[in-house]
Amino acid sequence: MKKVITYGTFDLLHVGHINLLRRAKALGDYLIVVLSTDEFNRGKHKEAYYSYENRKTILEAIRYVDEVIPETCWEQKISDVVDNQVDIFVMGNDWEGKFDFLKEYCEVVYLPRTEGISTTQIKDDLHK
Ligand code: C2G
Repeated sequence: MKKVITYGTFDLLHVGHINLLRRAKALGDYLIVVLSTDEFNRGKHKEAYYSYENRKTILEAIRYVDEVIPETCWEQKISDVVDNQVDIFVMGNDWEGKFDFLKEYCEVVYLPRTEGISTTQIKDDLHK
């Protein structure tokens, strides 16, 4: 069984997230999403609209997602990959190159982002 892993906040879920998750799952048989906790987001200077529990519930309802676990720090990626026997690490290419240190543990794939949509864009548009 080929296991895939990806990371993110996935707030205000939109088609950019779904495109990423669909393509990530297509690379293997089992997709683990490591979801940023509210505490970790504060460290990313991100304030998610939905709580971790709500974002987790939403992600678990997506057909491409097999498992959701918490992201509490930047340093957990190697142990996540090793402990879960992950074969492929996937992120949008806004992170291009940032996680190449994982290449000694698994395949690293950066996928093109979906243009024209982001959680920040949605928030800005709603404030107009
Ligand atoms: N994404 C995308 N296209 C968009 C928006 C997002 O492909 N239009 C991708 C991002 O590249 C990322 C994933 O969807 O791979 C989740 O995006 P965010 O929730 O914004 O994740 P981020 O805040 O980048 O957190 O440790 C890594 C961090 O947790 C990543």
